[in-house]
Amino acid sequence: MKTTISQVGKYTDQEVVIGGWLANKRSSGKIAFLQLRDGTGFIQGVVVKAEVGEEVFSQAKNLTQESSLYVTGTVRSDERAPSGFELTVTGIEVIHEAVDYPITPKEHGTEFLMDHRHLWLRSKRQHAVMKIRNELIRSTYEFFNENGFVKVDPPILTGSSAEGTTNLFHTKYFDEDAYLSQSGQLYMEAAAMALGKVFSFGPTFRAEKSKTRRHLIEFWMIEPEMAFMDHEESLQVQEQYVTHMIQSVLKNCQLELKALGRDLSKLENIVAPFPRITYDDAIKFLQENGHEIEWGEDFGAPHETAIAESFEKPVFITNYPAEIKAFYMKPHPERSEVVLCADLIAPEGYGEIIGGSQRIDDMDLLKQRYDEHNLSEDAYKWYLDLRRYGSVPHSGFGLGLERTVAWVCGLEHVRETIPFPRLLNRLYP
Ligand code: NSS
Repeated sequence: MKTTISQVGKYTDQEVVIGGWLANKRSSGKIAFLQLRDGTGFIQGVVVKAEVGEEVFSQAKNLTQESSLYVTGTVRSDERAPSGFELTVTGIEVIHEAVDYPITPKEHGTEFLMDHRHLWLRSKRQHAVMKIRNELIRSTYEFFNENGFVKVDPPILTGSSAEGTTNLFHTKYFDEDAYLSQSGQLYMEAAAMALGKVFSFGPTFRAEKSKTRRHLIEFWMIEPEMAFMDHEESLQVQEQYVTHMIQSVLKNCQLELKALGRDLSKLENIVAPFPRITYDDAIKFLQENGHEIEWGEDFGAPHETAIAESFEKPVFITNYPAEIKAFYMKPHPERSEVVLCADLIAPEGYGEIIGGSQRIDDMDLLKQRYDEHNLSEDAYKWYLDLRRYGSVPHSGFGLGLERTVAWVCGLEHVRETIPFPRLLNRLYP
């Protein structure tokens, strides 16, 4: 019976055929252990010379790393195996022999691994990260579909910018100037006025000139936008959504979390509601704890980490000064110098994973912001129309997928969170 590693549990004590690759191998004179992988998982194949005979045994002993194979064997349940199963090998057919695979079981430097990202993805650790990334995406669709949201795809090529002009990725659009999308938000606001509750999931681009472990040039964002929802209601959606994602990973990715050595107790805690702290209180807290920061300044990574360390769950920092936030955020009704917004900071120093706000719904105020931010009315004319024809209170947010993957997997750097990272100075492979 032809099957996959993830399905072997259905065939205990039966003979199966698995198409896979040799990840690693150990052998003595009498027995060989083959670490096999097939994309769905990893399993150990045991080849016993006394059982398979000289020919198959010597074939097994001479297999090279990453050769592709059809392996025939009997499925054995084995409590010591991470997946609970082992394969007693009876036959091997080599499909293609790999020679001198560059990534060996020894340690390699980061640059070397990044140059070989197309092969590095095959490793157990990267496999686990990609499976968890996939579960975050799957549970995202599940959450928004179950909660009445419609998936809408905003454009990638745009003539406007949502998040300021400093890190815009410029390109030509025939004779016009265009930019790769920094955020689909403005278009999602239009979609919310047509469909009520919407979400997008797509690539976004920021020409970030700084080299940090949290910034990618190309990253993927989930952007929900909701008509008739105020800031507080949006925070509730955010904490429910993050809870759903984390609990889904805990439920469906046990093997992967184990392969990464993730501390599960830290993730089990992640259940709504999440704590909230105002920007004002966060500044006071930082000042009391020896940080040199004044009201009106934005937080850097060390500030975010210091604040997050006081909490076991993600924490919302609310009501930032309007000055340091985007033009579209609605001012606080009692204090116009701050806006109805929040950043969600992940625990354990993984930084900001969500930025969100209630949007300005008043046309005159929005026009005033265009002037203050030097935005051309031409490029944003259509966005004013949303306030001209049936304007409603509405809110939304953007969750950065790669930062979330880094947090859930416990990764030092976002470069491992996406199949082919685009970083400052890296476009290869
Ligand atoms: O700039 S954000 O804070 N907010 C927006 O873009 C809003 N227009 C979203 C919205 O309301 N619809 O970015 C949102 C998130 C942020 O919290 C990070 O998690 C992530 O996007 N982000 C990044 N991830 C990786 N690399 C880079 N450079 C990056 N920039 C933002």
